[in-house]
Amino acid sequence: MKLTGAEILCETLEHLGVKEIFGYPGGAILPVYDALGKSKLHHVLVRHEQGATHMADGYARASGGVGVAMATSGPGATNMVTGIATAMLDSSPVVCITGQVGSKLLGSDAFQEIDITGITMPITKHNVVVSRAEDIARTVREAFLIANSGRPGPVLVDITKDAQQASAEFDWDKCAPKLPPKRRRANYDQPEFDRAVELLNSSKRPLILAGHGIMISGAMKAFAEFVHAGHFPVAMTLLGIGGFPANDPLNLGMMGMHGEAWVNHAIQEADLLIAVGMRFDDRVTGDLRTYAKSAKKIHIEIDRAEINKNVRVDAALVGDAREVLELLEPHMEKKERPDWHTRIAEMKGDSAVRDIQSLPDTGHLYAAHVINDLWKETNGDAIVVTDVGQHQMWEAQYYHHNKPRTLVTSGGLGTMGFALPAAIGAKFAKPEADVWVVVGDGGFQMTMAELATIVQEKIKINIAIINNGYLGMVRQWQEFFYDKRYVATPLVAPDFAALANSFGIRGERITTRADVVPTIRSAREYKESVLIDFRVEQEDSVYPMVPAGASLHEMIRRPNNPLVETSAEP
Ligand SMILES: Cc1cc2nc3c(=O)[nH]c(=O)nc-3n(C[C@H](O)[C@H](O)[C@H](O)COP(=O)(O)OP(=O)(O)OC[C@H]3O[C@@H](n4cnc5c(N)ncnc54)[C@H](O)[C@@H]3O)c2cc1C
Ligand SMILES: Cc1ncc(C[n+]2csc(CCOP(=O)(O)OP(=O)(O)O)c2C)c(N)n1
Ligand SMILES: [Mg+2]
Repeated sequence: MKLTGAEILCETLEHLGVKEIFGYPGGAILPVYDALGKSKLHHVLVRHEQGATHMADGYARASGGVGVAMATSGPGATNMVTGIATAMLDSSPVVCITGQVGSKLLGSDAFQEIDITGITMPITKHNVVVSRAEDIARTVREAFLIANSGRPGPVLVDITKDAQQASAEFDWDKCAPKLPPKRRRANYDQPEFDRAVELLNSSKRPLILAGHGIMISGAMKAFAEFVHAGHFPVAMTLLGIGGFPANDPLNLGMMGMHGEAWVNHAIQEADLLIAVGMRFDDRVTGDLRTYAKSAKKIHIEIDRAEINKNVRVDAALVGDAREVLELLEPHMEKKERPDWHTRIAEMKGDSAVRDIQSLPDTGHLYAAHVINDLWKETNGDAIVVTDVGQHQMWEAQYYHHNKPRTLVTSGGLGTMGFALPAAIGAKFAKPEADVWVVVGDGGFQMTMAELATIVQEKIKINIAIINNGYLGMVRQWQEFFYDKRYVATPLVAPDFAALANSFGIRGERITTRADVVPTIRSAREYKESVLIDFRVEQEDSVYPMVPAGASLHEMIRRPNNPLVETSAEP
C-alpha cells in the first residue's frame, strides 16, 4: 500500500496502539496534521509544547506505556526541551515527534530550522533525523522499543517535511525494527549472586532502599514476596513511592533530604543496604563520605552505568528487578531480626503516632492538613500529580500511596510547571481514575494555560493549589541558610478561583480547616474539573530537612509547635 510519509506515521502509531497524541501544529509538521485529521488518532491540542511533553510523560508514568508528544520545528521543538529532560532524568518512556525543514534546506538556517537532535542529544535516550518516507515506520517502531525497554527514557524522531510529503510503500511486516539482539537481562556472574545471598542471610540490620525501578519492572509482587521472605524493613525513594504499599508494616516511609528521621537514622545504623531500582541520588544520600558507613551494599539495577556511580557496592546484580528478586527469593532464610525491628521502632519514638489531624484547630490552615485530608477523603486511591516544592514534599509525607503509579512527580529535574499538564496526560491514561493536581502557587503559574486544554478536552481533573504566597521551598532555604532574606520569593498571584472561572472551570477559595473536607467532597462529586485555591500558612517549612551536602543523620527537625513532623501511620 502506497502512502505519504505523514500517513505512514499515523498508521504506524495506530499499529503501535497509540490513542492520544499531545501536540501543537506548525508549518514543518503540517503534512502530519493533515494526515492526523483523517486517522483514528486523537490529537490533544496543548497550549505550549512543554505541556505536550509533560502530558506524554504523565501518560507514560500513570500507564506504564509510551506517551507521544508532537511539535513543529524550531520554537515548537525547543519548547519541548524541558519536558524531554524531565522524562530523561526520571527514566520515563516518551516519544517526541518533531517536524523539520525540508532535507534540501538542512544546514541553511532556513526559517524555523534548529538542530533539535543536536540540542537534545544529552537529554534523550536516542534521537534521529528521518529524511525519507520509507524510513519512517521502522524508525518510529524502533523509537517505541528503545523508549520502553531496559532503562526507559525519551526518544526524539525529527522528520523532514519532504519525508512527510513523499510517498512510499507501507507494509507493517516489512518495517520491523532493526536493533541489536536484546541482551540477556540478568547480567552478572554467579559469584556476585552468591555474595549477595551470603550478605542477605548473614545481615543483622538489613534495610531495603526501594526505588522507581520496582514499578518500571512491574516487580511489585516479587518485591513484596522478597521483603516478607527476609522480613526486611523498607525505605522508599520519592519516585519509588507506590511500588510497595504504604500500609505494609514493613514500609518505614521515605528516605533522604525530606524523608522520615527514623528512616535516615536506620540507613546510618544498618549493616546491609539492599538498593532495588534506585540510583543513590544526592537528595537520598546526603554527604557520601558519611553515608551508611557501617553497611555493606547490594545494588539490584538494570543500568550498569549506575553501579558504583555514587556509592560503592559490595555486590551488583545487574538486571531487571523482578527477575533478580525472583531468583533471590528462594535463597532467603526466614529471619525475624527482632532486635533490629525494635531498634527502628525506638527511633520512630512517638513521632510516628502523633497525628497532625488530631491537633486542635488553631485557626491556621496548614498544607499538611489539606494533603492529609485529601488522602483520607480519596481513600488513598487517587492518582496525585504534584509539582515541585514544599507541597511536593508534604504530599510525599502525608498522602500514603498503596498502589503503583499513583504518585506522578518530577524528581530528578524537579521541574516546576510539571503538575497540571502531567495530570492531563495521566487522566488520558486512566480515564476512570480520580486525578488530583497538588501544585504550588509558583509552579501553577508556569503552565496554567493548560487549563484551556482541560476545557477543550472536557476532562475532569481536580486541582488543589497549595497557595502560600511564596516560592515556598526557596523561601525555606532563605529562612534556614540566608538569614530570612526573602529575595525574589514573595509571589503575587491572580485570584486563582476567578482565573478558573474565566476558563469556564469551577473555582473555590478555602482559608479554614473546617472547609477542607466538604470542599474536597463536593469537588469529587462534581462532574467537571474543579480548582481549589487553598490559602495555607505562608511561612511553614518542610521537616525534617537534611541540609544540602550534610550527613544524612544531621537533620533539621521541626520545632515541636504547632505541628508535628508526621501523620499517623497509614
Ligand atoms: C524538591 C525535591 C526534593 C526531593 N527530596 C527527596 C527526598 O527527600 N527523598 C527522595 O527519595 N527523593 C527526593 N527527591 C527526588 C530525587 O531527586 C530523585 O528523583 C529520587 O530520589 C530518585 O528516585 P529513584 O532513584 O528511585 O528513581 P529514578 O531516578 O527514576 O531511578 C530509577 C533507577 O531504577 C533503575 N531501573 C529502571 N528500570 C529498572 C528495572 N526494570 N529493573 C531494575 N532497575 C531499573 C534505573 O536504571 C535507575 O537507576 C526530591 C526531589 C525534589 C524536586
Ligand atoms: C522551572 C524551575 N525553576 C525554578 C526551580 C527552583 N525551585 C524549586 S522549588 C521552587 C519554589 C516553588 O514554589 P511554589 O510552586 O509556590 O511551591 P511551594 O514550594 O511554595 O509549595 C523553586 C523556585 C525549579 N525547581 N523549577
Ligand atoms: Mg508557593
